[in-house]
This record gives sequence, C-alpha cells and structure tokens, in this order.
Amino acid sequence: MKMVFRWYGEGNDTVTLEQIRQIPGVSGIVWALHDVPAGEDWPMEKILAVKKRADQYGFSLDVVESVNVHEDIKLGLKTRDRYIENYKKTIAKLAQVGVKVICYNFMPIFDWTRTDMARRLDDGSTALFYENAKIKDMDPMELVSEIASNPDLTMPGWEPERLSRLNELFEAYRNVTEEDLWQNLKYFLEQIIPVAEANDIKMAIHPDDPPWPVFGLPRILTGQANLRRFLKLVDSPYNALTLCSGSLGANAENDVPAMVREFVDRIAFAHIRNVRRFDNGDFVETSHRTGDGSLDIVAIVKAYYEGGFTGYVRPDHGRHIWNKKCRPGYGLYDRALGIMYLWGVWDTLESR
Ligand SMILES: [Mn+2]
Repeated sequence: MKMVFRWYGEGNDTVTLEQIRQIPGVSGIVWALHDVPAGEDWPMEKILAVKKRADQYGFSLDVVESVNVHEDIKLGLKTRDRYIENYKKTIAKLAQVGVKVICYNFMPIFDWTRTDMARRLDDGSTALFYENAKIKDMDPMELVSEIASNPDLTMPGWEPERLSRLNELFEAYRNVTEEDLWQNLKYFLEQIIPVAEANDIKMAIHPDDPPWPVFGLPRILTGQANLRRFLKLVDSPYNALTLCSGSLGANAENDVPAMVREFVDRIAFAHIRNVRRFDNGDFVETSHRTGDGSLDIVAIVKAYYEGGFTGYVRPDHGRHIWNKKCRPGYGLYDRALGIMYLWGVWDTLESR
C-alpha cells in the first residue's frame, strides 16, 4: 500500500508539509484546489503551484480529493454537459502532473454529514459525532449555518457558494428518486471513464457518508450490493472505488472486510478509520485502534494485505488531541498515530 496524507493547501491547513514529511512512510499528499467551485475546470497555473510546493518536499500528487461533481450532473439537467466537459478538461490537466486517482462522490447537496464537530470523548479528546435523532428533527439550514460559521477555514463539501442556493436545490431534488440518481451517475460515468482511461487516471467514487438518506435526499452508494451495482455501470478498471471504512462502517449491516475482499481489485484508494456505533443510530469517530471503535481495523488491513492491495491509503479522519487547533477531523497527531497503527499491522503481516 502507498500511504498518503490529506493536505488542504497553503494557508488553508493547520498542518504543514514539513510536519507531514516527518510521519513515517508517507509518500504523497492528497490534495485539491479548494477554491475552485464545482463544475469549473481547474486552472493549470494553480495546479502547477501545488506541484511546485509538493516537489520541494518530495511528495507525489498522485491522489486528488476531490474533483466535485456539479449538482446539475447529479440532477440530470440539460446543463450537465457543459460541466461534464469541464470535468474532462480537468482530468486531462491533472494527468500532466502525474495524477493517478481522482476521488469524488455523488451525494446530493451535502457531502459528509455530522451534528457535532467536537464531541468530547471520555479521554478528553474531541471528535466528529453524528446524532441520529437530531438530524431527523433538524432543518438542514440550521446545520449549514453551524458548519459554515467556521470563519477561518473552508469546509470541503460545505462551501458557501454551493449552499447559498439550498432551498432551490432541495426543490430541484424533490422528484429525484434513487433510480434517477443511478441513471444520472451512469450518464456521467459513460462520458468520463473513457477520458480517465485515455489519461491513465482512475476515478474512485467515495461512498455516502453516512450510508443512508439524510434530509429526505436520495443516496445510493451505501453498501456492498450497491457498490457491486456501481462497478457494473461501466465495467472498467478505471471505474473504481474509494473504499471508506468509516463511512460504510457507520451502518452495522456493512461488513467492511468482506467488501475489501470482494472489491480489492477495483479499490484505487482506501480511507481507513474507525467509528463507534451506538444502538440508537448515533456514531462517533474514534482512534484507529481496533477495540476503541466498532470496526475491526486489523481485519480490514488484513483483507487489503491478503488481497494484494497496491493502491493508496490514507488514515482519513482523526480525533482532536493534545489541544492542537485544527480542521475538524484533520489534525496532525491522531492521523499520524493512525498511520503508525496501519503500518504496524501491515508490517507485521508482511514479516510473517
Ligand atoms: Mn472517507
């Protein structure tokens, strides 16, 4: 496995490239142009500026997370073709700096959803938390203003320009069924995958987080059967997965090691993290260690190892520990600890 670490870019992250370089075994950064709105093609000079910074530290730019999909594509509107053309242009430009994997998602309106960005755990650290009952009663606008109120940093998936049209978007999705969403995803893939193939870039879809409908919006990438269906929409190695253990694992019915075993040849990018689930449907993010959460991280890493996985891995989220201020889920310390746990399991398997 190739270990990579998400970095939000110059002036947009509390973690520095210098710090990331000191985490053992990290070969590249997972990056994006967070200031380019979904649907626009990425300016080459901005891509090259990130490359220049990464080169100074010897990091690869192999994995991009995310090139966001414009809502008109997800909605299947006539205007989608323009945004799909821009997406193709971005793929071709990213190939020029050696990108191998593009992570994206197909969730209507909201990317990930949580109700508390800093839930206090027993040890005094804080972590992202999802309260089931709160989401059920909540007006989505309330959640948006809570999350968007962070004045310092952009929150990927919660960009103000994307959410300023929230009421309009909800109205647009009112008659969009899950089957419509499948059709719109298929249309997108049929256009994009040949371009990805020609540029040797794998398109790796991230599952829905959490893996069930929120605020009445349809969601389709929620479990093993649906991922199987997804891979058949366009049966190409370039139509791939970002398998996120924490997103899928929020639903107790999802057997993550079984998914790794079934899909390993089509997983281009692995997000590995742990969550603790509660009986009422709530969940909280925990340390990576098996035993701290509900997921057996050792079994997940073992499934990758035994499947001969050679793709990219990142520790995904971590808790906020040792009083360091950071982006929710994206501090330095707990993700670095997570990496050492993942390497510990991997190296042990390799040395047997
Ligand atoms: Mn993830």
